[in-house]
Amino acid sequence: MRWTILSLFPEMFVPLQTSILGRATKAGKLQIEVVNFRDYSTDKHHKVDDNSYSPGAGLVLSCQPIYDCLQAIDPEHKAHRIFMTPAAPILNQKRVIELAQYEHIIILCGHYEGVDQRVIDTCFDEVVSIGEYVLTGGEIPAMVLVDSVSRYVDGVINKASLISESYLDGKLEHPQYTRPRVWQGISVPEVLFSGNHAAIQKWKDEASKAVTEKFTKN
Ligand code: 6GU
Repeated sequence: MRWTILSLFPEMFVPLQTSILGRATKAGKLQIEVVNFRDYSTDKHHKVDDNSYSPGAGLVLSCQPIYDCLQAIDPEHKAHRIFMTPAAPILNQKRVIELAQYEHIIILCGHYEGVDQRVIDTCFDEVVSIGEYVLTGGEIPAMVLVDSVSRYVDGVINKASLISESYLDGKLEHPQYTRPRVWQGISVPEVLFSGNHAAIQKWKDEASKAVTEKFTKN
């Protein structure tokens, strides 16, 4: 799968080169490019923003650099294009799995007060937020999107990890334990040593249900 991230701060994306995503990139399973759309500004000072037409609202990213950057990268609009903004539907695991079907996703990271709505409406397919709080820019949200979706690309992680995990069918995962059997006087649940697969499964189901009820709204 190919990702192209449009950002004014390309130096922020080092995390995507490490650990599992770094390994998957070296193995050819992922391709992640970061493009600074300031390079496409036709302004003599490479300006990418201007005052908002809403009084007092600060700076807004202009259409021109973003549009020209998209024309250079994806002239026929073949990629799925996502704008990261808190004013959008919140990402969930169902949408994450669906997005893994695209061959190429372009992500625009917003900054300042926003982006001129005309380039969003005419050039982008989807808007995505990562939660009910405001961040300084779309870079960290873009990394959240790349990480969560790339896990579902073939060969990125072990398939078994995707089967029993939190949020599939709306349930959160049960707790995990490793050695030692007793740590600071606290024992691992006895049933996990029973060798009784049915009893262990029953414990996992009940523990998962308890975590879900404790942390899920409604
Ligand atoms: Cl996508 N961007 C920003 N700036 N803040 C956010 C967000 C996105 N999602 C949640 N908060």
